[in-house]
Amino acid sequence: MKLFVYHTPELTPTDNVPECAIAVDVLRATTTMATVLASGGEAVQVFSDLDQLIQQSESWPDEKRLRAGERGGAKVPGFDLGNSPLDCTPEIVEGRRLFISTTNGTRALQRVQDAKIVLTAAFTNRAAVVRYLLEKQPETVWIVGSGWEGSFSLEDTACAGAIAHSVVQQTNLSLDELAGNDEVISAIALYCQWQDNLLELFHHASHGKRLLRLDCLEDLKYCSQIDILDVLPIQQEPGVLKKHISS
Ligand code: 3SL
Repeated sequence: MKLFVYHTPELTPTDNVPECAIAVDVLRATTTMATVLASGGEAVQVFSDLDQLIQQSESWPDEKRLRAGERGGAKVPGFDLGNSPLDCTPEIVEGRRLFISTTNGTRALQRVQDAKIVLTAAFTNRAAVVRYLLEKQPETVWIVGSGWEGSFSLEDTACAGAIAHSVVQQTNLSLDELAGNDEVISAIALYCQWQDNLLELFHHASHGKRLLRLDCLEDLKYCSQIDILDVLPIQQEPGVLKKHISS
């Protein structure tokens, strides 16, 4: 297995796709997606365009769908939900499909949606992602951070490092055997420095600060928990993620 980390969708190569791509948006899209599926949501369907989301979700029965929209961290007016994972309780999401559009996370997913295997990761479901990688041993893996409008995000790269670190620990691969680019080494170093203080790291992160200004401290606390959800979102068709059932 060769692992590559890309800090943002814009930094991913455009001339090829890996066997397995993992989209990461710790604050908060991929944390929300893991939470929805862990809470019994039927699927998560992602859109970059809000009008397209509304149009496609029209064909879904009212009681079986939820529309979630976020722009600039805030809920889109008229939508059922914003992008807070704390809203995604079983009472609200069970049996429903979440039609979601967010500023950056959904873009990262769309950027890698042609890979053979597409997963989403956050700190909350890191262990489930690593277990899948160790079981399936894909030849090439890209971990793609969502960043913020094209810029690097501390929390996404730290999460990429958490995944890479755990793969190194659980295999006898050396760092040089595993790492496909320098970003893997720097992501692991970032994670190792902050692994016991992820919430503090989020307080230093520009998007963490943006969410704090929007009164989202509880979301930051939730997103900073590691390995609390045993769920793996996996793409079933372009843009549609369901819970992976291991065979
Ligand atoms: O950019 C995104 O995709 C979102 O996750 C941003 S927010 O955390 O909902 O503000």
